[in-house]
Amino acid sequence: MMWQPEAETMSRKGIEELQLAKLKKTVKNCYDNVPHYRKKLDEAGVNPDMIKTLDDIRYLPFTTKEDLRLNYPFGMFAAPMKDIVRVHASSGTTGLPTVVGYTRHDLDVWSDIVARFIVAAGVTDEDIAQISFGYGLFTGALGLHYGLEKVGATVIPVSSGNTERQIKLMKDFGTTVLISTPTYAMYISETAKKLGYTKDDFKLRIGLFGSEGCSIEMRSQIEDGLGVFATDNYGLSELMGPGIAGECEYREGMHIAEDHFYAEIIDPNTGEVLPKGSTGELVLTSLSREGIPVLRYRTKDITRIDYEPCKCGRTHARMAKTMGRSDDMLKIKGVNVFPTQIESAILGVDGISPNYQIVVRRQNYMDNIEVKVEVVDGSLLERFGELENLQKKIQKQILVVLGLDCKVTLCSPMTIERFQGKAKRVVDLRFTQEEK
Ligand code: DLL
Repeated sequence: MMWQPEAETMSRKGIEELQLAKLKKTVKNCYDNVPHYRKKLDEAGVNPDMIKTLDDIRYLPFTTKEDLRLNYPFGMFAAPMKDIVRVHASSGTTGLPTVVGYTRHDLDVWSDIVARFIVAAGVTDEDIAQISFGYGLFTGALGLHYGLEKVGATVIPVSSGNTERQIKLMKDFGTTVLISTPTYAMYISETAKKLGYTKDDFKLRIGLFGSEGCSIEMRSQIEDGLGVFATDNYGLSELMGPGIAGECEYREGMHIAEDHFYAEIIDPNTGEVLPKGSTGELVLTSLSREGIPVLRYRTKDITRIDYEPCKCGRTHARMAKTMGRSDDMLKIKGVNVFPTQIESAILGVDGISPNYQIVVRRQNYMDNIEVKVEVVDGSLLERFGELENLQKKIQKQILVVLGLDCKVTLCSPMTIERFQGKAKRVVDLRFTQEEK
Protein backbone atom coordinates (compact mmCIF):
# COMPACT_ATOMS: atom_id res chain seq x y z
CA MET A 1 0.00 0.00 0.00
CA MET A 2 1.13 3.53 -0.75
CA TRP A 3 -0.21 6.78 0.63
CA GLN A 4 0.55 8.95 -2.42
CA PRO A 5 1.33 6.42 -5.17
CA GLU A 6 1.70 9.03 -7.88
CA ALA A 7 4.36 10.97 -6.00
CA GLU A 8 6.03 7.87 -4.58
CA THR A 9 6.53 6.14 -7.96
CA MET A 10 7.58 9.06 -10.19
CA SER A 11 10.24 8.38 -12.81
CA ARG A 12 13.77 9.56 -11.99
CA LYS A 13 13.46 12.13 -14.75
CA GLY A 14 10.16 13.34 -13.32
CA ILE A 15 11.64 13.61 -9.83
CA GLU A 16 14.63 15.61 -11.08
CA GLU A 17 12.52 18.01 -13.13
CA LEU A 18 10.27 18.65 -10.16
CA GLN A 19 13.28 19.09 -7.86
CA LEU A 20 14.89 21.63 -10.18
CA ALA A 21 11.71 23.69 -10.51
CA LYS A 22 11.22 23.68 -6.74
CA LEU A 23 14.89 24.39 -6.04
CA LYS A 24 14.80 27.54 -8.17
CA LYS A 25 11.73 28.72 -6.31
CA THR A 26 13.24 27.93 -2.91
CA VAL A 27 16.51 29.77 -3.61
CA LYS A 28 14.58 32.79 -4.81
CA ASN A 29 12.35 32.71 -1.75
CA CYS A 30 15.41 32.54 0.52
CA TYR A 31 17.13 35.39 -1.32
CA ASP A 32 14.08 37.63 -1.33
CA ASN A 33 12.76 36.97 2.17
CA VAL A 34 15.58 35.92 4.50
CA PRO A 35 18.31 38.55 5.06
CA HIS A 36 20.71 35.90 6.34
CA TYR A 37 20.52 33.97 3.04
CA ARG A 38 20.72 37.11 0.93
CA LYS A 39 23.94 38.04 2.72
CA LYS A 40 25.44 34.56 2.42
CA LEU A 41 24.49 34.20 -1.25
CA ASP A 42 25.84 37.66 -2.05
CA GLU A 43 29.09 36.82 -0.26
CA ALA A 44 29.35 33.60 -2.28
CA GLY A 45 28.68 35.54 -5.46
CA VAL A 46 25.56 33.54 -6.25
CA ASN A 47 22.26 34.93 -7.39
CA PRO A 48 19.13 32.79 -7.76
CA ASP A 49 19.14 33.02 -11.58
CA MET A 50 22.40 31.10 -11.67
CA ILE A 51 20.62 27.86 -10.71
CA LYS A 52 20.09 26.21 -14.10
CA THR A 53 20.60 22.54 -13.24
CA LEU A 54 20.40 20.46 -10.05
CA ASP A 55 24.20 20.24 -10.02
CA ASP A 56 24.36 24.02 -9.66
CA ILE A 57 23.24 23.51 -6.06
CA ARG A 58 26.90 23.04 -5.20
CA TYR A 59 27.47 26.78 -5.66
CA LEU A 60 25.17 27.51 -2.74
CA PRO A 61 26.75 27.88 0.69
CA PHE A 62 25.94 25.30 3.38
CA THR A 63 23.60 26.04 6.28
CA THR A 64 24.47 24.78 9.77
CA LYS A 65 22.84 24.67 13.18
CA GLU A 66 24.98 27.69 14.00
CA ASP A 67 23.23 29.76 11.30
CA LEU A 68 19.87 29.01 12.91
CA ARG A 69 21.22 29.87 16.33
CA LEU A 70 22.65 33.16 15.11
CA ASN A 71 19.17 34.09 13.91
CA TYR A 72 17.38 32.87 17.04
CA PRO A 73 14.45 32.70 17.37
CA PHE A 74 12.61 33.57 14.14
CA GLY A 75 15.27 35.26 11.97
CA MET A 76 15.39 32.51 9.35
CA PHE A 77 11.63 32.45 8.73
CA ALA A 78 10.66 33.35 5.16
CA ALA A 79 6.92 33.71 5.82
CA PRO A 80 5.34 36.51 7.88
CA MET A 81 4.40 35.51 11.44
CA LYS A 82 0.69 35.75 10.64
CA ASP A 83 1.19 32.78 8.29
CA ILE A 84 3.19 30.72 10.78
CA VAL A 85 0.77 28.41 12.58
CA ARG A 86 3.21 26.28 14.59
CA VAL A 87 6.74 26.39 15.91
CA HIS A 88 8.97 23.55 17.06
CA ALA A 89 12.48 23.59 18.42
CA SER A 90 15.34 21.25 18.87
CA SER A 91 17.26 21.63 22.09
CA GLY A 92 20.55 20.04 21.13
CA THR A 93 23.04 19.45 23.88
CA THR A 94 24.60 22.89 24.02
CA GLY A 95 23.64 26.44 23.24
CA LEU A 96 20.42 28.01 22.09
CA PRO A 97 17.68 25.84 20.64
CA THR A 98 17.10 25.94 16.88
CA VAL A 99 13.59 27.15 16.19
CA VAL A 100 11.54 26.23 13.13
CA GLY A 101 8.18 27.54 11.90
CA TYR A 102 5.45 25.94 9.80
CA THR A 103 2.76 27.48 7.63
CA ARG A 104 -0.52 25.63 7.18
CA HIS A 105 0.79 24.30 3.86
CA ASP A 106 3.97 23.06 5.60
CA LEU A 107 1.85 21.15 8.12
CA ASP A 108 -0.13 19.58 5.28
CA VAL A 109 3.01 18.42 3.48
CA TRP A 110 4.44 17.19 6.77
CA SER A 111 1.46 15.03 7.66
CA ASP A 112 1.47 13.54 4.14
CA ILE A 113 5.12 12.55 4.20
CA VAL A 114 4.70 11.06 7.67
CA ALA A 115 1.62 9.18 6.41
CA ARG A 116 3.81 7.73 3.62
CA PHE A 117 6.11 5.82 5.94
CA ILE A 118 3.28 4.90 8.31
CA VAL A 119 1.38 3.27 5.42
CA ALA A 120 4.59 1.78 4.01
CA ALA A 121 5.02 -0.08 7.31
CA GLY A 122 1.53 -1.56 6.97
CA VAL A 123 -0.51 0.70 9.29
CA THR A 124 -4.19 1.21 8.32
CA ASP A 125 -7.22 3.09 9.61
CA GLU A 126 -8.07 0.04 11.72
CA ASP A 127 -4.97 0.42 13.86
CA ILE A 128 -4.73 1.84 17.36
CA ALA A 129 -1.51 3.81 17.65
CA GLN A 130 0.19 4.73 20.90
CA ILE A 131 2.54 7.68 20.63
CA SER A 132 5.22 7.32 23.27
CA PHE A 133 7.41 10.16 22.05
CA GLY A 134 7.46 13.22 24.30
CA TYR A 135 4.87 15.82 23.22
CA GLY A 136 6.08 19.40 23.10
CA LEU A 137 8.62 21.33 21.09
CA PHE A 138 10.17 18.04 19.90
CA THR A 139 8.83 17.22 16.43
CA GLY A 140 8.48 13.46 17.00
CA ALA A 141 5.14 13.25 18.78
CA LEU A 142 3.12 15.88 16.91
CA GLY A 143 4.68 14.87 13.59
CA LEU A 144 3.52 11.28 13.98
CA HIS A 145 0.25 12.41 15.54
CA TYR A 146 -0.99 14.30 12.48
CA GLY A 147 0.31 11.67 10.06
CA LEU A 148 -1.51 8.90 11.91
CA GLU A 149 -4.73 10.90 12.09
CA LYS A 150 -4.50 11.55 8.37
CA VAL A 151 -4.24 7.81 7.76
CA GLY A 152 -7.25 7.36 10.02
CA ALA A 153 -5.64 5.32 12.78
CA THR A 154 -6.89 5.83 16.35
CA VAL A 155 -4.26 7.90 18.13
CA ILE A 156 -3.44 7.52 21.83
CA PRO A 157 -1.33 10.61 22.64
CA VAL A 158 0.18 9.19 25.81
CA SER A 159 3.62 10.93 25.47
CA SER A 160 6.76 9.42 26.95
CA GLY A 161 7.39 8.39 30.54
CA ASN A 162 5.43 6.56 33.23
CA THR A 163 6.27 3.23 31.67
CA GLU A 164 3.94 1.11 33.80
CA ARG A 165 1.01 3.26 32.71
CA GLN A 166 2.13 2.94 29.09
CA ILE A 167 1.98 -0.83 29.45
CA LYS A 168 -1.44 -0.77 31.13
CA LEU A 169 -2.88 1.41 28.34
CA MET A 170 -1.24 -0.74 25.72
CA LYS A 171 -3.05 -3.76 27.14
CA ASP A 172 -6.41 -2.16 28.04
CA PHE A 173 -6.79 -0.16 24.80
CA GLY A 174 -5.54 -2.95 22.58
CA THR A 175 -2.73 -0.86 21.08
CA THR A 176 -1.59 -2.30 17.74
CA VAL A 177 1.12 0.23 16.78
CA LEU A 178 3.82 1.58 19.07
CA ILE A 179 5.64 4.82 18.24
CA SER A 180 8.79 5.65 20.20
CA THR A 181 12.56 5.70 20.09
CA PRO A 182 13.97 2.20 19.77
CA THR A 183 15.62 2.61 23.16
CA TYR A 184 12.33 3.39 24.83
CA ALA A 185 10.62 0.49 23.05
CA MET A 186 13.33 -1.76 24.49
CA TYR A 187 12.70 -0.36 27.96
CA ILE A 188 8.92 -0.81 27.63
CA SER A 189 9.52 -4.41 26.56
CA GLU A 190 11.86 -5.05 29.52
CA THR A 191 9.45 -3.47 31.99
CA ALA A 192 6.48 -5.45 30.63
CA LYS A 193 8.46 -8.65 31.09
CA LYS A 194 9.38 -7.66 34.64
CA LEU A 195 5.69 -7.06 35.40
CA GLY A 196 4.94 -10.61 34.27
CA TYR A 197 3.51 -9.90 30.79
CA THR A 198 4.38 -11.77 27.64
CA LYS A 199 3.90 -10.43 24.14
CA ASP A 200 0.68 -12.47 23.89
CA ASP A 201 -0.90 -10.16 26.47
CA PHE A 202 -0.79 -7.36 23.87
CA LYS A 203 -2.22 -6.82 20.42
CA LEU A 204 0.85 -5.01 19.13
CA ARG A 205 1.77 -5.70 15.51
CA ILE A 206 3.84 -2.78 14.21
CA GLY A 207 6.54 -0.55 15.72
CA LEU A 208 7.41 2.78 14.09
CA PHE A 209 10.76 3.63 15.61
CA GLY A 210 12.93 6.59 14.84
CA SER A 211 14.71 9.68 16.07
CA GLU A 212 17.85 7.70 16.81
CA GLY A 213 19.73 4.82 15.25
CA CYS A 214 18.70 1.21 15.73
CA SER A 215 20.92 -1.65 14.61
CA ILE A 216 19.36 -4.72 13.00
CA GLU A 217 20.35 -6.69 16.12
CA MET A 218 18.54 -4.33 18.45
CA ARG A 219 15.54 -4.25 16.14
CA SER A 220 15.25 -8.06 16.31
CA GLN A 221 15.36 -7.96 20.09
CA ILE A 222 12.55 -5.39 20.21
CA GLU A 223 10.53 -7.35 17.66
CA ASP A 224 10.89 -10.56 19.68
CA GLY A 225 10.08 -8.85 22.96
CA LEU A 226 6.97 -6.99 21.83
CA GLY A 227 5.76 -9.10 18.90
CA VAL A 228 6.00 -6.28 16.36
CA PHE A 229 7.29 -5.71 12.83
CA ALA A 230 9.51 -2.67 13.23
CA THR A 231 10.46 -0.02 10.70
CA ASP A 232 12.93 2.82 11.00
CA ASN A 233 12.23 6.42 10.06
CA TYR A 234 14.51 9.41 9.90
CA GLY A 235 14.13 13.14 10.15
CA LEU A 236 15.38 16.25 11.83
CA SER A 237 13.56 19.27 13.11
CA GLU A 238 15.57 21.81 11.11
CA LEU A 239 14.18 20.33 7.89
CA MET A 240 10.69 19.32 9.10
CA GLY A 241 10.83 16.55 11.72
CA PRO A 242 9.97 12.88 11.10
CA GLY A 243 8.91 12.04 7.54
CA ILE A 244 12.05 12.96 5.64
CA ALA A 245 12.80 9.28 5.10
CA GLY A 246 11.23 5.99 6.15
CA GLU A 247 11.48 2.29 5.48
CA CYS A 248 8.99 0.25 3.48
CA GLU A 249 8.19 -3.39 4.18
CA TYR A 250 11.49 -4.53 2.57
CA ARG A 251 13.56 -2.51 5.03
CA GLU A 252 16.45 -2.04 2.62
CA GLY A 253 16.98 1.64 3.30
CA MET A 254 14.70 4.56 4.11
CA HIS A 255 12.89 6.17 1.16
CA ILE A 256 13.65 9.89 1.10
CA ALA A 257 10.66 12.11 0.24
CA GLU A 258 12.55 13.40 -2.80
CA ASP A 259 9.71 15.55 -4.05
CA HIS A 260 10.13 17.67 -0.91
CA PHE A 261 13.86 17.34 -0.11
CA TYR A 262 17.00 17.28 -2.21
CA ALA A 263 19.72 15.08 -0.76
CA GLU A 264 23.49 15.21 -1.31
CA ILE A 265 26.36 13.29 0.24
CA ILE A 266 29.49 15.28 0.99
CA ASP A 267 32.90 14.64 2.42
CA PRO A 268 32.47 16.00 5.97
CA ASN A 269 36.05 17.27 6.05
CA THR A 270 36.30 19.05 2.71
CA GLY A 271 32.64 19.79 1.95
CA GLU A 272 33.10 18.32 -1.51
CA VAL A 273 30.06 16.61 -3.07
CA LEU A 274 30.76 12.87 -3.39
CA PRO A 275 29.70 10.66 -6.31
CA LYS A 276 26.39 8.78 -6.05
CA GLY A 277 26.64 5.72 -3.81
CA SER A 278 29.46 7.10 -1.60
CA THR A 279 29.29 7.18 2.17
CA GLY A 280 29.54 10.60 3.75
CA GLU A 281 27.59 13.37 5.43
CA LEU A 282 23.99 13.87 4.37
CA VAL A 283 23.16 17.40 3.24
CA LEU A 284 19.50 18.29 2.75
CA THR A 285 17.72 21.15 1.00
CA SER A 286 14.01 21.69 1.59
CA LEU A 287 12.04 22.06 -1.64
CA SER A 288 8.53 22.83 -0.40
CA ARG A 289 8.91 24.63 2.90
CA GLU A 290 7.39 28.04 3.23
CA GLY A 291 7.90 28.78 6.94
CA ILE A 292 11.63 28.18 7.05
CA PRO A 293 13.19 27.06 3.78
CA VAL A 294 16.62 25.53 4.35
CA LEU A 295 19.45 25.45 1.81
CA ARG A 296 22.06 22.68 1.97
CA TYR A 297 21.71 21.86 5.64
CA ARG A 298 24.62 19.89 7.06
CA THR A 299 22.92 17.14 9.04
CA LYS A 300 26.20 15.66 10.39
CA ASP A 301 24.60 12.24 9.84
CA ILE A 302 26.81 9.75 8.02
CA THR A 303 25.04 7.56 5.49
CA ARG A 304 24.88 6.61 1.80
CA ILE A 305 22.08 6.84 -0.73
CA ASP A 306 20.91 4.12 -3.12
CA TYR A 307 19.10 5.41 -6.24
CA GLU A 308 18.02 1.99 -7.55
CA PRO A 309 14.23 1.54 -7.57
CA CYS A 310 13.01 -0.62 -4.68
CA LYS A 311 11.15 -3.95 -4.81
CA CYS A 312 8.15 -2.18 -3.27
CA GLY A 313 7.67 -0.09 -6.43
CA ARG A 314 8.66 3.21 -4.86
CA THR A 315 11.22 5.13 -6.89
CA HIS A 316 12.40 7.54 -4.21
CA ALA A 317 16.05 6.97 -3.31
CA ARG A 318 16.82 5.15 -0.09
CA MET A 319 19.26 6.29 2.58
CA ALA A 320 21.03 3.59 4.57
CA LYS A 321 20.66 3.46 8.34
CA THR A 322 23.00 6.14 9.58
CA MET A 323 26.40 5.06 10.87
CA GLY A 324 26.10 7.82 13.43
CA ARG A 325 26.81 11.52 13.50
CA SER A 326 30.14 12.90 12.41
CA ASP A 327 30.27 14.70 15.75
CA ASP A 328 29.72 11.40 17.64
CA MET A 329 32.56 9.69 15.89
CA LEU A 330 35.35 8.77 18.24
CA LYS A 331 38.90 8.41 17.15
CA ILE A 332 40.45 5.78 19.34
CA LYS A 333 44.07 4.83 18.75
CA GLY A 334 43.69 6.04 15.18
CA VAL A 335 40.55 3.98 14.54
CA ASN A 336 37.29 5.75 13.66
CA VAL A 337 34.62 4.36 15.95
CA PHE A 338 30.89 4.95 15.79
CA PRO A 339 28.85 3.82 18.81
CA THR A 340 26.54 1.94 16.40
CA GLN A 341 29.43 -0.29 15.34
CA ILE A 342 30.04 -1.28 18.94
CA GLU A 343 26.32 -1.91 19.34
CA SER A 344 26.29 -4.25 16.34
CA ALA A 345 29.32 -6.09 17.66
CA ILE A 346 28.03 -6.70 21.17
CA LEU A 347 24.41 -7.43 20.38
CA GLY A 348 25.49 -10.42 18.34
CA VAL A 349 26.68 -12.13 21.55
CA ASP A 350 24.23 -14.32 23.52
CA GLY A 351 23.44 -13.51 27.14
CA ILE A 352 23.89 -9.74 26.69
CA SER A 353 21.14 -7.16 27.09
CA PRO A 354 20.99 -4.33 24.54
CA ASN A 355 21.85 -1.76 27.18
CA TYR A 356 25.40 -0.59 26.98
CA GLN A 357 27.55 2.40 27.67
CA ILE A 358 30.81 3.51 26.14
CA VAL A 359 33.16 5.36 28.46
CA VAL A 360 35.95 7.33 26.79
CA ARG A 361 39.02 8.26 28.80
CA ARG A 362 42.36 9.80 28.10
CA GLN A 363 45.34 8.18 29.76
CA ASN A 364 48.97 8.89 28.95
CA TYR A 365 47.77 11.18 26.16
CA MET A 366 46.00 8.25 24.53
CA ASP A 367 42.27 7.84 24.21
CA ASN A 368 40.79 4.52 25.17
CA ILE A 369 37.33 3.13 25.65
CA GLU A 370 35.64 0.90 28.14
CA VAL A 371 32.46 -0.82 27.01
CA LYS A 372 30.02 -1.54 29.83
CA VAL A 373 27.50 -4.21 29.01
CA GLU A 374 24.67 -5.69 31.05
CA VAL A 375 24.31 -9.45 31.33
CA VAL A 376 20.80 -10.87 31.07
CA ASP A 377 21.28 -13.39 33.89
CA GLY A 378 22.65 -11.67 37.00
CA SER A 379 23.81 -14.92 38.63
CA LEU A 380 26.43 -15.17 35.93
CA LEU A 381 28.41 -12.49 37.69
CA GLU A 382 29.19 -15.04 40.42
CA ARG A 383 30.36 -17.70 38.03
CA PHE A 384 33.84 -16.46 37.27
CA GLY A 385 34.76 -18.93 34.57
CA GLU A 386 31.66 -18.18 32.48
CA LEU A 387 31.99 -14.48 33.14
CA GLU A 388 35.49 -14.42 31.81
CA ASN A 389 34.45 -16.37 28.75
CA LEU A 390 31.67 -13.95 27.97
CA GLN A 391 33.94 -10.98 28.48
CA LYS A 392 36.52 -12.43 26.09
CA LYS A 393 33.86 -13.20 23.53
CA ILE A 394 32.64 -9.58 23.50
CA GLN A 395 36.20 -8.28 23.39
CA LYS A 396 36.91 -10.54 20.42
CA GLN A 397 33.73 -9.42 18.63
CA ILE A 398 34.75 -5.77 18.97
CA LEU A 399 38.24 -6.62 17.79
CA VAL A 400 36.84 -8.39 14.73
CA VAL A 401 34.39 -5.60 13.83
CA LEU A 402 36.54 -2.58 14.66
CA GLY A 403 40.08 -3.85 14.91
CA LEU A 404 40.19 -2.30 18.36
CA ASP A 405 41.21 -3.87 21.63
CA CYS A 406 39.16 -2.39 24.45
CA LYS A 407 38.20 -3.05 28.01
CA VAL A 408 34.84 -4.77 28.53
CA THR A 409 33.03 -4.62 31.86
CA LEU A 410 30.02 -6.79 32.54
CA CYS A 411 27.38 -5.27 34.82
CA SER A 412 24.34 -6.61 36.70
CA PRO A 413 20.94 -6.47 34.99
CA MET A 414 19.18 -3.08 35.10
CA THR A 415 22.23 -1.12 36.28
CA ILE A 416 22.91 0.90 33.11
CA GLU A 417 20.79 4.01 32.70
CA ARG A 418 17.52 3.67 30.72
CA PHE A 419 16.12 6.41 28.43
CA GLN A 420 12.59 7.48 27.57
CA GLY A 421 13.73 9.51 24.55
CA LYS A 422 16.98 9.29 22.68
CA ALA A 423 19.67 7.24 24.36
CA LYS A 424 22.98 8.72 25.38
CA ARG A 425 25.45 5.89 24.99
CA VAL A 426 28.78 7.67 25.21
CA VAL A 427 30.18 9.06 28.43
CA ASP A 428 33.15 11.16 27.51
CA LEU A 429 35.49 11.71 30.45
CA ARG A 430 38.38 13.00 28.34
CA PHE A 431 37.83 16.63 29.02
CA THR A 432 36.56 16.40 32.56
CA GLN A 433 39.36 14.22 33.89
CA GLU A 434 42.83 15.45 34.36
CA GLU A 435 45.18 13.97 31.83
CA LYS A 436 47.58 11.54 33.37
O1 DLL B 1 14.58 13.29 15.96
C1 DLL B 1 12.95 13.94 14.30
C2 DLL B 1 12.33 12.59 14.38
C3 DLL B 1 11.38 12.36 15.33
C4 DLL B 1 12.68 11.61 13.48
C5 DLL B 1 10.77 11.12 15.40
C6 DLL B 1 12.05 10.37 13.53
C7 DLL B 1 11.09 10.12 14.48
P1 DLL B 1 15.77 16.05 16.05
O2 DLL B 1 15.41 15.94 17.48
O3 DLL B 1 16.01 17.37 15.45
O4 DLL B 1 14.63 15.43 15.16
O5 DLL B 1 17.05 15.13 15.83
C8 DLL B 1 17.59 14.92 14.55
O6 DLL B 1 18.32 12.71 15.20
O7 DLL B 1 20.15 14.52 12.74
C9 DLL B 1 19.91 12.23 13.54
O8 DLL B 1 21.19 12.41 14.10
C10 DLL B 1 18.99 11.61 14.58
N1 DLL B 1 18.00 10.72 13.96
C11 DLL B 1 16.71 10.97 13.68
N2 DLL B 1 16.12 9.88 13.15
C12 DLL B 1 17.07 8.91 13.08
C13 DLL B 1 17.10 7.56 12.63
C14 DLL B 1 14.14 14.15 15.23
N3 DLL B 1 16.03 6.94 12.16
C15 DLL B 1 18.74 13.95 14.62
N4 DLL B 1 18.28 6.90 12.71
C16 DLL B 1 19.25 13.57 13.24
C17 DLL B 1 19.39 7.50 13.19
C18 DLL B 1 18.28 9.46 13.59
N5 DLL B 1 19.42 8.75 13.65
